[in-house]
Amino acid sequence: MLNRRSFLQKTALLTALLGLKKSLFALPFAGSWRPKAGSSKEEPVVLSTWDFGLAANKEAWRTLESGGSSLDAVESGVKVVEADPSINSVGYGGLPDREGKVTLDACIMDAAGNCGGVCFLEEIMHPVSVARRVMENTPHVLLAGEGAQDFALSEGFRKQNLLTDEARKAWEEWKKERIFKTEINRERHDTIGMVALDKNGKLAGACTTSGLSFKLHGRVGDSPIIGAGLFVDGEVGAATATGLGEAVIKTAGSFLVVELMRHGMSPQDACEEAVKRIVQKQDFGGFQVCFLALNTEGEHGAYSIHPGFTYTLSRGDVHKVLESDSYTKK
Ligand code: SD4
Repeated sequence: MLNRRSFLQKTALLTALLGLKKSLFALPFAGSWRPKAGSSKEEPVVLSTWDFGLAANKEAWRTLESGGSSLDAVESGVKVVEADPSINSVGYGGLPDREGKVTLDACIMDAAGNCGGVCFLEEIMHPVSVARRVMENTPHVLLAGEGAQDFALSEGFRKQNLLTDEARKAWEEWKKERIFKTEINRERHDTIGMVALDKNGKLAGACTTSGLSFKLHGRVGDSPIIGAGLFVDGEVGAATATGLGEAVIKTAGSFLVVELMRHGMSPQDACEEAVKRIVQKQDFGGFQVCFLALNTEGEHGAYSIHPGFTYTLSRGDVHKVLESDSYTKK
């Protein structure tokens, strides 16, 4: 016979099991993210987009070796590409918009979730450093256009002409036909996005670009937008994107990659899932999107829609340019 005591025990057990089942079904993925135990010293990792990331990673590595944080490292790293006039998709030497203006987008984010960005910024060589000042010296996250430039000047940055002769000639050539088309991947060069993990286990990221060449004046892509071109969650991981910004913004791409890692995916699986979300909803034949991701364990992932996405990985003093797998394969 069921006495009152055993009835209560059985009811309590059943309630607990039902509750457990409900909470398991509430989880979006079977393996959910768990905070890391302890605070062991980490092996630093630097990960950046494209092969021009090699020089950038080496500079970031020097910063880490001289005691800098991951935030210092990503800023110093991407500045190398911003200042290189031979790279026509970032900073100085970037191809202009339809009006012949070089307009720059950049952002930066640390492990605590602090972040800053600038967009549609003209005549300032290092937008990533202005983005860092926005983060550290203002109560805001994103400054645009003239206001961003005024702020940069007030912080001691100087105005410089960023339109090189080569970029001006390319614009004059373009003006003859004025055809606007997004190209899958211009000369294999694009935005530089960089994420890094320092020896204290702290993540940071930065992203900087001159955006689409010959874009409409005023166009802003994904690169200065937190959650689109870059996202860092110090407890989980960091991600950055390169390629057609409009496609990345539509899926909050970098946030999506980090959130998928939070729910238990590896960095590689998270990048692949984020690319799948784009190809399921958008007509991806004519554009490229690529993601990079790094988690707090130092594991990385890389994936793109089309072949040809190179990225640079630095770990244990070795700097390697690799090519990601892609949705459409070779
Ligand atoms: C952007 N993702 O502004 C950046 C860079 C780019 O083709 O234009 N890539 O969309």
